[in-house]
Order: sequence, then C-alpha cells, then structure tokens
Amino acid sequence: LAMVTDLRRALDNDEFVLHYQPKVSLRDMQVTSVEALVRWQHPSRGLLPPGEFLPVLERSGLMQPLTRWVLRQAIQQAASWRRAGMPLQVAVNISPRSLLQDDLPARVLAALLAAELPASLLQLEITETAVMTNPERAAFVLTQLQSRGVEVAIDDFGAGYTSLAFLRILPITALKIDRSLIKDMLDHDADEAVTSAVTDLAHRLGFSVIAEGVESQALLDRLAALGCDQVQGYVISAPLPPAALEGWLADWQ
Ligand code: G
Ligand code: G
Ligand code: MN
Ligand code: NA
Repeated sequence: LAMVTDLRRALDNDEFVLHYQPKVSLRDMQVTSVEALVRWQHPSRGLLPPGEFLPVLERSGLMQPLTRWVLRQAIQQAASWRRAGMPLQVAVNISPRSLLQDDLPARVLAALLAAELPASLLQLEITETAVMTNPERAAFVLTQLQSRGVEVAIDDFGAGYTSLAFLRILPITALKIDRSLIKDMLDHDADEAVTSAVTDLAHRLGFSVIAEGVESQALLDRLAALGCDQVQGYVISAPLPPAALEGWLADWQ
C-alpha cells in the first residue's frame, strides 16, 4: 500500500498537526479543557482528517509511534500555554491498542516530567470499546495514571457496550456521551431519557458528564437542564490550530 509508505514518511518528517477543540463548563461557560485532534498535513493532498488515515495507521502497526508523537506534542503545547499564563488542560485520544501497551503510564509520566507539566493538565480519552476489550488490563493501566493525577475520560460513551457493572470500578473522572446518543434528543423522548439516565448514573458514580458534538444552542440548553456538566461541539467551536485557538480564547473570555 502506497499510503503506508507515505505514513512512515509522515512520521519521520513531522507532517502531522494537532488541532484543539474546547470543552466548556455549563455552570459558567468557562473552558475546562481542549481536545487534541490529529490531522495530516499531506504534501500534495492538503490537510487530511483522521478518518482518512487512522484506520490505515492502525492496521499497519504505526499507531504506537503516532500516539507517542501526539502525547509529546500535546503535552509540550499545554506546557507552553501554561508558561504563557494560560493553564489549559489538554485531552489526548488514546487508541485501544495504545491503551494496552505496558509502557504507556511510564511514557506519559516521563513526558509530563520532561515538559514540567502538572499531571492534572492532561486528560486521556479512552473509548469504551478499548476498555471493554480487556477491562482488567485497562483498569490496571488507568489506575497507574490516575493515581499520579492524570485525568481519564471514557470517550464515545453510549456508542458501544460498556458493562454498567464495570463502570463502578473504572478509575475515571468523566464520561463523554457520544454524539449519536444526543444529536436527536430534542425530537426523540427516548434519546433524552437515556441521556438523562446516563447523566444521573455518572453523577452517582462520581464522574462528570461531557456531551460531545453539540451543534445547537437549543440542544445545549436541554443538556444543561438535564444536569450535564460540560459540552463540546460546533456550537462552541470547531477544532482549531493552536494560534487560532488562542485568538478564540481571547474573544471567548
Ligand atoms: O477530528 P475528527 O472529529 O475528524 O476525529 C475523528 C476521529 O479521530 C475521532 O474518533 C477521534 O477520536 C479520532 N482521533 C482524532 N485525533 C486522534 C488521535 O490523536 N489519536 C487517536 N487515537 N484518535 C484520534
Ligand atoms: O471520537 P471523538 O470524540 O474523539 O471525535 C471527535 C470528533 O467529532 C472529531 O472528529 C470532531 O471534529 C468531531 N466534532 C466535534 N464537534 C462536532 C460537532 O458539533 N458535530 C459533529 N458532527 N462533529 C463534531
Ligand atoms: Mn475524543
Ligand atoms: Na467521542
């Protein structure tokens, strides 16, 4: 596959970039965190979204080097924002396979130390599929990270099949409700009932609730009424390159 060769070169040549999408608190509309989302600045095809290359990367065994690059880059960016007086928490997506790497906690903690970034300024987003592939192993890895202060969120919650019983013992701080669950909530009472129940359950377990892919003010208002803690989505901002995010933040406050 030509693309695999291209991806190897992209890793060597630093062709990936991170965009950042804010999440805001529904209590005071302040930014709580920004999610790092990778793009590929392809030399001839332009800026490619992750859907066009992550599956190939995963199949060709190149996800580990990308995960390491994203972690390092996002941590350095957060450290640089902090030095500039903007202590923003950065959230990094960790692929299912990367989560099961033995050395993930050591690598993350070493990168934090090297950048002199407090662990609380890093959040890891783990999909529920990743967790359910090997729950005991996931809990073991995540516990090591969370005990050092790294925040952990379950991503795309509601899109897969997380065992509710297992949620009790997961070392996490937040649940991100998948867009598929909330997007039609204003028209479908059943969707709203599920979102409402998930929110209450998460709160009872001590997790905060983040709704993702929120595109309208009406949906944001309904989520607020249900007790959802944070929202992320186009109604707030699309993912932005670092400099654009800084401009956006200055306007937002
Ligand atoms: O940015 P966009 O909405 O197009 O992202 C599409 C998908 O790619 C999402 O599911 C997102 O979680 C995933 N993704 C984006 N950046 C990363 C990354 O750095 N690592 C991993 N593993 N997944 C990512
Ligand atoms: O799976 P994950 O949550 O990591 O991926 C987030 C993806 O959702 C990114 O590809 C991002 O670009 C996309 N996204 C972010 N906000 C919105 C939104 O309001 N609507 C839609 N449709 N997609 C969004
Ligand atoms: Mn995510
Ligand atoms: Na998600």
